[in-house]
This record gives sequence, structure tokens and C-alpha cells, in this order.
Amino acid sequence: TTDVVCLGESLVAFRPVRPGPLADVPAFERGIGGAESNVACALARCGHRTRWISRVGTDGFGTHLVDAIAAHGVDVSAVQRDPDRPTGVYFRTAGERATTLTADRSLAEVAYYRAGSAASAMSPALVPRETAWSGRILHLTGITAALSAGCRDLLRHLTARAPGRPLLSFDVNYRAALWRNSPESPSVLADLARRCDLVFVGEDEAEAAWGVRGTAAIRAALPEPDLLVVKHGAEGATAFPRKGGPLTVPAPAVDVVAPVGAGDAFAAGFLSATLRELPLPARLRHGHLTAAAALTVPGDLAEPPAREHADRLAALDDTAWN
Ligand code: KDG
Repeated sequence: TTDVVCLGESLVAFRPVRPGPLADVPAFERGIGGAESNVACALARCGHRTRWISRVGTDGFGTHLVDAIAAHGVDVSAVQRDPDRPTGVYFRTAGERATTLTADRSLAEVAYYRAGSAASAMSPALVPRETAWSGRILHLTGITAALSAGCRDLLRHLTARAPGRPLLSFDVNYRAALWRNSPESPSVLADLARRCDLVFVGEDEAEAAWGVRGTAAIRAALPEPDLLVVKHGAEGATAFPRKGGPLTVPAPAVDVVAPVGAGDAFAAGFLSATLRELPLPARLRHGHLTAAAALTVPGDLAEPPAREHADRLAALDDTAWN
């Protein structure tokens, strides 16, 4: 049986070979991106049986994505190839300041070429619920909700409360550049989050997407999920379980190379610890440790920390983490 199914569009990702704005960069290096496949790859690397569901074109980019994700140990047998639509791609700069070469998120540029992609055609008719519900956990993100009406229908179909539903994990993953072109408002993301069991959201994205400010206000706006995890960037994260008070665990300090992929790594670390039935503080710490690995590489995907090593760090008492 599958531990985790991750469903969502992956893209071939092009990163500049040297720092600077898109207007000036002369060449790009090819990698892979896609929040849900990032989570799938990290979970597979942690030893969990993981399946990724999406659609790609029959073009070479689609072949590259499927092969690269399979090479991480992810089951790609349910990925569909569409001869009539292309595989999505995107270009992203890290937003370095020329003078210091440190990344500044506000300067980062993202250019998506994914409108009309093979994955944007996903719908309840094309993705059977039995396949998406075939694991212990189904992990979805709000990126899918921004892609098309069919994708939004699919998310509603997969988050319906019905017999056989696995634990539903949802990362809000608000992407301003995608919602600018959408006929819907990002309030759709809150509606979807309310239908899930475990929800990850950044404080910054709750404010940007919904105008909700502050950790307590976010929980007040999303009381339904059994477990809500609010992330405070470099500071740490707060979990709100159904029973008991909120629990905040600080993140370790790291020298950030590129923030891209860190949220996905956090979700993967948290889900891995959830599958292992570790207590809540350890789940948050495994999230932080896996995110730390992703923060210190330029691309989306990093080798997750070795389990024994992460377990040792996660077991340290609170004073070592504060
Ligand atoms: O979480 C990282 C993703 O943002 C990136 O890989 C691309 O899925 C992506 C997106 O739509 O932004």
C-alpha cells in the first residue's frame, strides 16, 4: 500500500546560471519544480511509499519530469501523458542583490508558462478518486486551485467527506502570480482548507491571500482542520491541534541560499514524522530540519537529513531549540 499520494502540477524549472534579473540573465539551468512532487520526492527519500499524480505533455519536458521524479523513488505509474497539451515550465530568479548576493524574496521574479498545460486539464473525469485516495494520506496544495475550473472541481471532489477518504493534507501555497490571472479569488483556498484534516499555511500568505493577520486570527478563520500548522518563516511554526493548546516550535537558524522548496520540505518532514506517529513537537521539528536542508541548496530539492541524525536533533530538549 501507498503511504502518501501527492497530486499536482510539476514544471520544468529554469534557474539563472548567474545572479541578476530575468531581463539580464543569459542562460538557465534546468531543474524540476512543483510543490506536490517536491513533497513526494522528499518523502520517498525518507523511505515512504509515495505516489505522484499529475498530467504532462508527450514532449521531452514531460519525459524529463516523469523520469526525474521516478529517479527519487516516487511511483509515477498514474501520471498521464497528453499529446495535445504541453508540459508547464517556469523561470525563477533568486532575487539576489547584486552587491551582497544574498537572496531577497521581494526581488525574486517568477515567470510561469503553464496556461493550457496538460496538468491544467485535470478534472474529476480524468483523475479517478480511487487512484487519488489510494494512500494513507493525500497531499494537495492551493496551487492546483489556481490552475483551472476543472482543477478546482477536482480538489472539491477529492476533499469530499465520503467513505474511504484518507487523511487530507493541504498546503495553502498561495502564489500571487497565478491568482492574478484567475477568475476566482484566493478565498477559494480557505474554503478548501476547511475541508481538510491537516493544513499548512504561512503567516505571510494568510495575510496576502485573505488579509488575515496573526497566528490566532488565522486559527479563528480556519477552525475546522483537526490540525492547523501556521509557519512564521525563519522564526518557527505553531501547531493548533483539535485538543489542547497551540504549540510553537522555533526553527533552527540557517544560512539561506534559496527559500524555494522550503515549504514543501517542511510539509514532507512533518508528514514523514506523522506517518511514524511521532508526537507533535517532533513532527514540527522534523518539518524544520527538512526545510533547513532545502533552504541551503539553490534548487527545490535537497537530500533530507538522515533519519537517525534528525531523530537525535528532534529529541533534544526545548532549551536546545530556543
Ligand atoms: O514550492 C515550490 C514551488 O513553488 C515550485 O516548485 C513551483 O509548483 C510551483 C509553483 O507553482 O509555484
